[in-house]
Order: sequence, then C-alpha cells, then structure tokens
Amino acid sequence: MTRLLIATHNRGKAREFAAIFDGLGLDLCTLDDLGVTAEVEETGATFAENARLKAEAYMRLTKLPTLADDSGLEVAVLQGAPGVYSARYGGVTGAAQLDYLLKQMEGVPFHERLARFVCVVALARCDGETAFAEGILPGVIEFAPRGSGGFGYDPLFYVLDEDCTLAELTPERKNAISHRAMAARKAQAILARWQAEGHLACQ
Ligand code: ITT
Repeated sequence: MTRLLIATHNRGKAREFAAIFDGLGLDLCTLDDLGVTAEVEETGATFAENARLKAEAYMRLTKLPTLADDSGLEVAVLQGAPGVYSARYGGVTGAAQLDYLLKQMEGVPFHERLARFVCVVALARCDGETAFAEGILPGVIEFAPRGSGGFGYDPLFYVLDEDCTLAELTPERKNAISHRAMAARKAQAILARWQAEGHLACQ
C-alpha cells in the first residue's frame, strides 16, 4: 500500500484529509505520527508557492511522498485578504480571527460580502517531481458566526447552495463540497497515475 505523508500541523486539515482519503487504499501518516515538530517558513507570495515549500521540505525530511496544502480565505471587498495570511490574519488566531474579520467588514452589505476559500495541494514525490491540485469554494461572509463544526473561518462562511455556514454542515457534507475536497479529488487522480507508473516508491 502506498505510504503518503499528510504534512500539516493544523488538526482541522489533518482530520479532513484523513476522512476524504479514507478507504482509497493509501497508507496515510501525519507529522504527529512521525514525531516531526519542525515548521516550514511560508515565505511564498501564492498558495502554490507555499504548498510547494511545505511538501518538498517535509518530503526531504521524511523521505516519504508528501502532500501539503496551503489554503485560505479571499474576500473580494478586502482585495483578496486575508489570502495566504489567513492563518495569522490581524496577528491573532482562533475565535479572535473571526472578530477581526467582522471588524474589517463593518458596514459592508450582504451583496458585497462575496468571498472564496482556496486550497492548493502540492504533491511531492521523492525523485523531485511536484504536482499541484486546486479547489475553490465560493461563499458569502456572514454578519455573525454560526455553527460549531469545521475549523478556522467556517462559522463565518455562508454557502449559498447549502443555505448555512460551513460550520453548520456535518463533517461528511463539508468534506464532499469543500475547496479541500475538490483539491484532494484531483490530487487522488495524480497519485493513482503516479502509482500506476511506479513513481511513488522512495529509495
Ligand atoms: P499548516 O501550514 O501546518 O498546514 P496552517 O493552518 O498554518 O497549517 P495555512 O498556512 O495553509 O495552514 O493556513 C490556512 C488557514 O486558512 C487556516 O489556518 C484557516 O485560518 C484558513 N482555512 C483554510 N481552510 C479552511 C477551512 O476549510 N475552513 C476554515 N478556515 C480555513
């Protein structure tokens, strides 16, 4: 069975990838499983650059084919912010981030609150080849948080087709429609091809 490292220190992401890839014949392991505490500096200007930095660094460290995701929230009226800075927006984390985002959007009416979640997955294999897969989920920034599922900005992200926030969906439903699920499905096709071609084994 192909071993694949899911390289993230974010528990929410790790949980979602484990559920999305469940039953697909991959032997998944996490940074926690391997006792890897090293952090990779995210110096890139784009999701793809940061995803590559993380995937390639953890692949070199562990000698395992590695999947890393760089993801974030882009808000139209904020010119795409917080974007690649989503994890540290306003210099705060957790629930304080939701307050900070709401503050930036004070007075902005519903029809101008368009946003999207972006997830770029980088897959790094041991021979130095790296491939990318992207997923995008459009939505609207709510006026107050709702729901307790998911992680990060989910309680403020209203999905029109679902008529609720991402945090109000079941984990199964979020993992069927999310930006991460879309990117993971494309990544899965790349992994299957690499496996068939014999490119996934590490020396
Ligand atoms: P790793 O780099 O270790 O994977 P991280 O949390 O620092 O963990 P990113 O740099 O990719 O990861 O930042 C992603 C941030 O974007 C994340 O911390 C959330 O604030 C937000 N985000 C991404 N996907 C999300 C989702 O599905 N739901 C809610 N917020 C999300």
